Amino acid sequence: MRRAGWLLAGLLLAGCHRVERADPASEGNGTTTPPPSSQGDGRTLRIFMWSDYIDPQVVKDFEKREGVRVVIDTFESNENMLAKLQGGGASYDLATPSNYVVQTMVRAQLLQPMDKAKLSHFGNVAAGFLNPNFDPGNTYTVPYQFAATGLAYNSGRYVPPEESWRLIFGPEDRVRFALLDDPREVIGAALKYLGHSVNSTDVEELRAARDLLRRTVRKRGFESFSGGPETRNKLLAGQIDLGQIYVGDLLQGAAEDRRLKVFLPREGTTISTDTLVLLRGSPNPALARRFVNYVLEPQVSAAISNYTYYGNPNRAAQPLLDPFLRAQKAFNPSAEDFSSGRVEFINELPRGAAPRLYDRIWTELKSR
Ligand code: N2P
Repeated sequence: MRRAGWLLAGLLLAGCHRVERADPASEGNGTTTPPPSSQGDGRTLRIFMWSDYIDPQVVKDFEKREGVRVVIDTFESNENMLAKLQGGGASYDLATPSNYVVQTMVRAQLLQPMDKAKLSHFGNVAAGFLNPNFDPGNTYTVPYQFAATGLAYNSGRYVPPEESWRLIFGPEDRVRFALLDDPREVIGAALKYLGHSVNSTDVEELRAARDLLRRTVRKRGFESFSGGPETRNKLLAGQIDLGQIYVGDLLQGAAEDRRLKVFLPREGTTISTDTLVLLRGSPNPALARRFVNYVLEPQVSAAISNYTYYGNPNRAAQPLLDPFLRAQKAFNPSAEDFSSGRVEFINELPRGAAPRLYDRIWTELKSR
């Protein structure tokens, strides 16, 4: 069943993502292109990655194998990652954007081709993750991990009366909660609660989501916008009752403290896949490609997912995954979850008015 879910996730990735083909030479989007960085020394690999998203032992083993140093800086949302990369200054080799910002990065000329012919383990990628619509031919991306977003709680302190977004978006005012510090996730959750697509571009639907979110962040119980690991820690410490969270971040904590639980709200939720990309300014592209190829090794790929508790798109790694992961319903949306739209991939928004509307809603919420 779990594998069926993943397969389906892959199929959906391949089938449902709207692709915006972009010619980087002729289409600007107002962003500046950082100049390629000076040549690196081949001894240090710099990766810009979601927090708590890799097994540190895997990193150490690569350092030892290659006789190099790996430096990992972290981010909590695609938007923060993009802002830092577009600001220039930081010369990373690799990053882990979600599917729905890959084309944005291509247009902003932030990426260089991954050149999968140079990756001897690329054949391990599960079929459903090959040739995704957000990156035809896997020119720029190698799938890294994926997960849905859920609502989490610490059952030792609070047991939700229902599995619904209503717990935070409804009239209840006492439950203390955190939302992800991530615009597409937060606006997507509100849209889903209202019965709309997480990729809505309808002005009325987005206004309704904005109004709902305005009310939500004014509630007594609203604690913060937090990254996934921070939300997990707040649940453990009893600072909040409920937290919107990327499922893997919660399961990392649940493996230690079984009181931590997560569910996918019945109105539906978001899912996205994160990728490894080679940045245009990479000081050490050859070393970066060796790292990506290393991650594609079945044992390495499985070790990463067994540590992070995220979905794994590596066919050869499947038999090596921890049975704990198999038992997690929230980690494994069913075929019906996908077909009913209950679990919906976040896609890139078509350029135009909608992205600006999302930006405005987010800016207003954050500056409340
Ligand atoms: C890791 C969060 C990664 C999932 N902390 C976001 N797509």
